[in-house]
Amino acid sequence: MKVLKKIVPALAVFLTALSSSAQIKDTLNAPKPVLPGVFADPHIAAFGDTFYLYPTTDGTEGWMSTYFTCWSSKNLVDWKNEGTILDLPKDLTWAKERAWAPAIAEKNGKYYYYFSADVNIGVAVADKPTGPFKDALGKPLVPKGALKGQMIDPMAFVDDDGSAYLYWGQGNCNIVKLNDDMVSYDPAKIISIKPKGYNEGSFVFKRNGKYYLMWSEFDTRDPRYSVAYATADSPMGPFTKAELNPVLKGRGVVKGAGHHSVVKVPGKDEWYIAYHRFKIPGGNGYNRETSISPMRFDKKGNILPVDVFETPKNVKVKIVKAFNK
Ligand code: FUB
Repeated sequence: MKVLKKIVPALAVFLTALSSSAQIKDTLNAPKPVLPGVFADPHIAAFGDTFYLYPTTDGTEGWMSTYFTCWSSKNLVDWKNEGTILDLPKDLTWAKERAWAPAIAEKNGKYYYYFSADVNIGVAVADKPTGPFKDALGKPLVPKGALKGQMIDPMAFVDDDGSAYLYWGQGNCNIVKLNDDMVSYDPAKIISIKPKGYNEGSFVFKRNGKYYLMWSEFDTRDPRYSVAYATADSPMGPFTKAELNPVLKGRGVVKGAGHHSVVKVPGKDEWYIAYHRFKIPGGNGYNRETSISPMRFDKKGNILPVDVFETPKNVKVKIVKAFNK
């Protein structure tokens, strides 16, 4: 009898564990990527009732791509190729290849496109999210070697009061307030931080008055590539790394999930994360594809772990007066 008393609860625990493990989703069949072919470092944004993706063109060893494309969608599922929006050899005088990791920001009806080119950061401007974009400066906004680490992976965040901030860098996360023109800044005001685990791909957004700085950890060729975050009360920090990290990482056949961006569905508190993963099957750090999954928060505003097997469903934009609100 004594033995039975011990065995029955243990058996109950075992059976519960067995039944919940049976509920674990199939991690061998990943959802299809959202863009056809190999595209990495997706920067997602919403302008008006339309979502846009600005990725790196992937598929060459050493990431030697020379041009950037833009994609648009009304529902985050069906994406239209808007074509090449910046062709380095044609549109720049100062860099020809390594077209990496772009970011878009809108201010006063103009669209500013920040991008890495030959390990410098450039900025181009257009009247529409789909371009045509024109090199704004005729030289890099942040030249190669300006600071420690690589001058890549820009991100521009425009705060509610119209102040804009540029974040960038591999090795360190550099931050500076942009001038009103969005294409200049005071170099003496740059700060460089390195949250624990930071490697590259910073992304910033604001929710309920809190600033979220997210980034990628490990190397993009490493299957452990993943995304972590920290929060602050101001866009320049100080940032405190969250306890529950990483919030995005591969599982099952999904490997190397990282270099992400985040979008809020206009008019709703509904959020999605765009990221790349090794192409399935047969991908690696030079052959990556773009995915999108829902991103949720708990009541305290902590980001909950993302399910890389979950995809957007029935996304509908609620039209609001001001963009992105
Ligand atoms: O796509 C080229 C480089 O790989 C990016 O700049 C990094 O963030 C990494 O994803």
